[in-house]
Amino acid sequence: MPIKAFLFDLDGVIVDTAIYHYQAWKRLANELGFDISEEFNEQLKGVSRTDSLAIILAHGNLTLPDEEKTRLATQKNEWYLELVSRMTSDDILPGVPAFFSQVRQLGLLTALGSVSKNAPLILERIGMSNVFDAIIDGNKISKGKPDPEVFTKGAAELGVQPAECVVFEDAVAGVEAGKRGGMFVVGLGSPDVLTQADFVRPSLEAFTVEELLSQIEIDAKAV
Ligand code: B16
Ligand code: MG
Repeated sequence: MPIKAFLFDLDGVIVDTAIYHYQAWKRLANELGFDISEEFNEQLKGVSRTDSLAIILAHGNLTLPDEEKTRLATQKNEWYLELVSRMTSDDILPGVPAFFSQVRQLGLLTALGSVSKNAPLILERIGMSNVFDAIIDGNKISKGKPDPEVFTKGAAELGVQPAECVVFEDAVAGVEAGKRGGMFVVGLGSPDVLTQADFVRPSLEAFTVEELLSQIEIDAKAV
């Protein structure tokens, strides 16, 4: 099936908010009396706020009542919002504008597939609110990554089949979501971390859309 649509994760693909999520979670863990490392943070990428908090509390061997968990998640989000409120279009990751102009020239459809409830705010801050043909964010889904819902909803909103989509992801949970959704997945980061991805490059700067489409065709013929 020819590729018709590209579905982009937000945090770590379009902008580097992953670092702000990490800083806010680390601050919260420190206040609770323990620390989280950058390596530990890999498992939080692409995972919803509530699920991330559960992973962090388990790491610190803490069991807390629901009201306290809600308070902590709200506190983390306030710190995160302080950090992202200063973002501008300068925070768009290198290679994104050039990649999108190639995508547009080839007439491919685009969707955002982010589990972040703050995605609309971030898109607005970086001036990309009107770039995507469809936006699926944390306010529109009931299951976070690695469940494929965020991407299958994106494909449905664009009116295309999963096999006609390519997902761009920086997170282990996001790569798994794209694969479970039946899509070709481009991992942006390290091949040692994103082991389930079909094609891995350090960033969108490292390849052209045409190179990617030819690789997908080669892979399809090899099956
Ligand atoms: P929020 P993505 C994800 O966004 C982040 O990678 C993850 O670290 C975060 O916990 C999640 O959004 C929820 O974000 O607290 O803003 O609703 O990678 O799917 O764009
Ligand atoms: Mg991400």
